[in-house]
Amino acid sequence: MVDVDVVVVGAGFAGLYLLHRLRGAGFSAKVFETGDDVGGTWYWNRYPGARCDVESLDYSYTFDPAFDAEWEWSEKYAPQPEILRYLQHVADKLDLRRDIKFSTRVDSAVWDEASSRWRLRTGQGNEVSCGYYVMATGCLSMPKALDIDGVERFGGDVYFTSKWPHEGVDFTGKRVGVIGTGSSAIQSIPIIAEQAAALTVFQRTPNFSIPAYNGPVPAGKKAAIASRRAEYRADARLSPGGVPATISEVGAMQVSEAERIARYEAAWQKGGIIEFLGTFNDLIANAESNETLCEFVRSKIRAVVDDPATAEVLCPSSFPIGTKRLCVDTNYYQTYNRPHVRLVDLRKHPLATITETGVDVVGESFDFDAIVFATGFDAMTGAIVAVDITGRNGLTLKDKWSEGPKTYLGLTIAGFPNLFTITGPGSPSVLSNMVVSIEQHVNWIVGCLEDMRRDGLAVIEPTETAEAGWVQHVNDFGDITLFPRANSWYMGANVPGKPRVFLPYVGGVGTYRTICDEVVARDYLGFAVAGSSGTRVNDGVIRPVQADVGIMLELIAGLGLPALETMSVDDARAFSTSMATQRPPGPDVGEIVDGVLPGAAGDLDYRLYRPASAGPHPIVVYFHGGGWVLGSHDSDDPFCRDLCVRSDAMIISVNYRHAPEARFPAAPDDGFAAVQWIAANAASLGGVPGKLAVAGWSAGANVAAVVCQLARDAGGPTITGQLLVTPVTDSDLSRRSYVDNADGYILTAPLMRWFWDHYADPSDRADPKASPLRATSLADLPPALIVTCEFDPLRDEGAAYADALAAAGVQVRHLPCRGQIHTSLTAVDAILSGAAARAEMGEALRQFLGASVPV
Ligand code: N01
Repeated sequence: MVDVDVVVVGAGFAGLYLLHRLRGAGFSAKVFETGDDVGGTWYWNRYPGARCDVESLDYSYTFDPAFDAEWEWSEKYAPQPEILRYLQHVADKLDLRRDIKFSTRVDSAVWDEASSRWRLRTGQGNEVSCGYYVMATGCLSMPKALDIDGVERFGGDVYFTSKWPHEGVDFTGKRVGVIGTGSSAIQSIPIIAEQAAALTVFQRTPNFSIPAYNGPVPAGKKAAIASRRAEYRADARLSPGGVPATISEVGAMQVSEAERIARYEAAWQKGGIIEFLGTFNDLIANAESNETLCEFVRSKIRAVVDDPATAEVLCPSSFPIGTKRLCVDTNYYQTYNRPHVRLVDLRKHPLATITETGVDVVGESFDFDAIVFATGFDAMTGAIVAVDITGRNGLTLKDKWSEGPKTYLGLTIAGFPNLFTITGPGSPSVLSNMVVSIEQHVNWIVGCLEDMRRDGLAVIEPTETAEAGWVQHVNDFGDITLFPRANSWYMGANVPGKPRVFLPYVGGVGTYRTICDEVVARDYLGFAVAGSSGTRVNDGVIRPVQADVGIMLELIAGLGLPALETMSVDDARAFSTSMATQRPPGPDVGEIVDGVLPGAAGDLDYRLYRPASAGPHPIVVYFHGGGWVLGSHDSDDPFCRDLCVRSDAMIISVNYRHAPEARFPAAPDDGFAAVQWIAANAASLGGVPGKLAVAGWSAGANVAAVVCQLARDAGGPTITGQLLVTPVTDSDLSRRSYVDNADGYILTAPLMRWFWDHYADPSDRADPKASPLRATSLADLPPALIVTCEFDPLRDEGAAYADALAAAGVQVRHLPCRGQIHTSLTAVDAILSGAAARAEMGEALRQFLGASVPV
């Protein structure tokens, strides 16, 4: 029986580097590989035209500069045989083969609780014992099981791009059918067409492809890497895609159409997937922006393909560009201009069966000498669950992942101690330069094993909490992109019966690396460890905030801004006004009118947002946020526009006097005066008399809540609903949410204290006009939607107000927003994860204003 510290499955880019690192760190290791040589993906995928779609200078090992110096890539995108030779060279140079068992499949792996070791069995019946077990099996290595009838009947030759004969195939003079139009097909079709007498391509879904412009290695790039290699590789490691690339800082709709097309054209002429999709910063998140790029590529297809009908069939329309792997080709579309090449649209003529002599589609039969299946892979999970892996308590990985893969960091799995996956689901993997991601994973794993050894530990396993938190984070990131809209292998949608789950981590290589490093720095947060030195559980979630909120917080932290509460009031106001100029403007509304209305002690500015629909409209009187100190009638402009569009109501954002110049109770007195005036003048403002709700955010929500109480006590005006977004409802700053979120989420406990100190004397703070939660009665108040955010000091007082309203018999709904912070819900078009809550706010306003109330 083989008995080693670490078993690695797979001898591709990942397995080879891991073996090298393990040896260097003094661990005994054995690699098992099904093929009879190294290479992994590059061993199996030998179809004509196979190349990588990341430039070879980037798609190479970076751990040893010597490989850069001694290996010359012949082309920008080196062909498969050359990449395979490169890996063979690395294996030879590092003398790796002696620890690799080729032609050997690992069939099963069982965690042995008693010995805290994995017991593996190979297809040859060998038994293996190891302390740690690493699946380095690749993301696109398990071909999708063929879901087309009749292949066994076919009398001609059958080929799969993913298992191409080593001796190659000569199609000269043959009638060939190719099924599939993914990357593999798009690369091989032009070359097969050069040989075949007749080529028929069966396309179910057209794909977007951009020109490779393959050729000699770009001299400039080579020189750039040579002259600043360390910086170049460091840039790659911290970049979104694992390749240094320029990503625009503007959205596609922020420039004129002419400029947009000009930028697309320049990117098209330059090539490169990452840069092409980075022509604007919102192409993968904004459907309208994305469609402009789709249409640009369609125009290119139409320009190249002579037959307009064929061109239309080749134009993708069923998914946003980039949400399926963008293909890179050499003469793919041009191939359809050749007289012996024909495209069959399987959407119009579904594939019926493979016959003895060829392929039947509905309405037509085709005879072939050979059929090529380029039908894809059971991606990311297929190769891992192909091994029968059983963890703690008899749980199999197949069962655990039956509703989609669950991992912590894409590296480890709860219930499966000492098991690691390289570029597993939940890691950037296929959305990145794989070599950079592989090196990062290998380094993390080896670092972890070294730390374990140093600390006298032998078992490591993620906690359920950490894993669930990571799965949530991966999904949250996916959900703010357009990826879920495609039936892609990223979503598991290409394999019948596979759960529809977004598999990779779309947060980017640099962000992901930072997270993995942070897990280690925080003493392996999210892991339970055990060994001779004892047992320890460091439970927790590494990224509990929403993905886009996290990005915003990182950006702000990177700016090193001073805390507001350390500034003078004037400086704080100037600062928040200048910050507001940088935000997205929010949606268009029908009309915006600025005006003045009488307040409790003088005129107040207001801004009226009128919907584009025909009026008159119900009215929402809105009070801005800013801690009673900052802000104005136009400071929440994007949010007011958004509320206007979503509710189809007129939003009137009213200013109120600010502290410290006008302290408590100036703000609610102005708020109440404004509501009285607007109610009395509803018709002349273009509103519907009697249909009036109030809304507010933060201190503005405090004003709105107080105004509802004042209106109730004064016997009018009638307010039909109150939308309170992260409201201040109480001056008690000792609640749990104040403690948990005291710092780090923009609205901090010290800042809130600063606001209160400017606003109200301590003796006034318990007054219900300052702390509406303390009103003697909350009965008979308007229906309410109270929105709270998980990482907000004000969370618990908002929840308390919702509870108190409900106890008083008021119709109230509490909407707690997971992973959001005090300022994120109002960040329209910047925090996309807040859109669902904003939709609920709009819907609540519609409901509040739906009922007709007599004036
Ligand atoms: O596989 P795919 P691939 N009847 O899944 C069709 C990487 N890669 O091997 O879309 C009819 O993309 C299927 O149609 P549909 C790269 O990441 C990289 O080409 O399901 N058709 C689709 O057209 C890539 O994304 C490189 O409607 C059927 C095709 O088969 C990934 O590997 C090169 C069918 C499968 O396309 C996979 O690419 C090659 C059926 N029953 C691969 N079943 C480079 O680096 C499937 N199809 C350049």
